[in-house]
Amino acid sequence: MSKTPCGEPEVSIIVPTLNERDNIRPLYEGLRRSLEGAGLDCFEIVFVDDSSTDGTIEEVERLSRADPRVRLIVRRGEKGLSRAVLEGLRRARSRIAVVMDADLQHPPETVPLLVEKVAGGGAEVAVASRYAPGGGVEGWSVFRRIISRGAVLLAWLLIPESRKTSDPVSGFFALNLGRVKPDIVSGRGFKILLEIIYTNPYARVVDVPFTFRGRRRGSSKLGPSTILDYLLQVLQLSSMPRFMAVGALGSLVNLVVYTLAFTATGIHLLSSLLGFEAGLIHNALLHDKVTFRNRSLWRSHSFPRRLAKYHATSAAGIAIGVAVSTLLYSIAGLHPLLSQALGIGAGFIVNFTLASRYIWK
Ligand SMILES: Nc1nc2c(ncn2[C@@H]2O[C@H](COP(=O)(O)OP(=O)(O)O)[C@@H](O)[C@H]2O)c(=O)[nH]1
Ligand SMILES: [Mg+2]
Repeated sequence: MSKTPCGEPEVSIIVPTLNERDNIRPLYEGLRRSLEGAGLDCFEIVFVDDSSTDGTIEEVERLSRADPRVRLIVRRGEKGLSRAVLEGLRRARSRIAVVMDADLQHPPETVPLLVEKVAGGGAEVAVASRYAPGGGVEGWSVFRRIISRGAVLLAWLLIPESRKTSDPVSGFFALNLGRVKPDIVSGRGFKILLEIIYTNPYARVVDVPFTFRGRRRGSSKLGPSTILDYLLQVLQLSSMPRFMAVGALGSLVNLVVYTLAFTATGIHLLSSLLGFEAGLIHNALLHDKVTFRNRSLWRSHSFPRRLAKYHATSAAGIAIGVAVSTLLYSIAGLHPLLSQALGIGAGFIVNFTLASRYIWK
């Protein structure tokens, strides 16, 4: 049964494919049933294929001749799941997009639920989650479950934005493209949802539980190297290593300025303060550029305003740091540079505790 083409589709389903010939038709049938059943007749299914060699392309072309709601994008000479999905999202004709696998591990029946969440305006991202109450996985070994859970925990630990969903590594999700700008910043990885949540830190995210099914046809493209790739992706997205590096460099700036000032004036309290102030300005500049590069709202404030905020949030740490440094030098009689270094350590602990309690929450 062929359908009349719609004007603008109400939803674009983006399906990355690599050698999935036998899954194409069952997926299409499933999606059609599910979407039409929900009153979503005007959809498009955009297959983004990376030059499959098993007849997937021909199969999609056949479908697309019979139903103009089916589109095919073939990427030549390029491979990579995240970039394929990104390409599909860029070419989507609807504002509402759903990304899902071709292999029916992502059940088509869940698609209308995802669409409803983002089309209703209550959220910009709806994640089909294996780990939300009511969700699950079918037929996984204990080993696979542990790996998957570990991946989620690692993301939660290192990328605070990912804590908005119970399944940040899901490959099944819906987006409101009017509000969310999909982007890849790590340049790697299979987990594009993680990158989307990271690059849109102000997006509202909701979960929809689903059961991840076993694969019945074709084979998985993801092997052991995926794990390493994932680790590198998370490390590249995480602000923690960058936060630490900037902090270490800031401490060095602090010590250098302190030494110069102390040599020139011989006044410890003044030199200590100058050291901390220089470290703060250094950190503010670098955190803006390096650590919080995805926080566009923060960066839309003027620099003086951001600097004032940095002062406000670091005031306690600086006060303690200068006090510790001064006490160690003038009362305990420690070496001036060592006093300042220990002061920096004390200030860091105070700031870190406050920050993890109030800012990163
Ligand atoms: N376009 C494109 N699709 C891919 C690529 N790698 C995997 N896929 C598709 O992405 C989806 C998920 O891959 P799959 O092998 O099922 O991963 P698994 O579910 O983690 O085992 C499937 O629809 C694959 O056909 C790729 O490099 N390019
Ligand atoms: Mg799969």
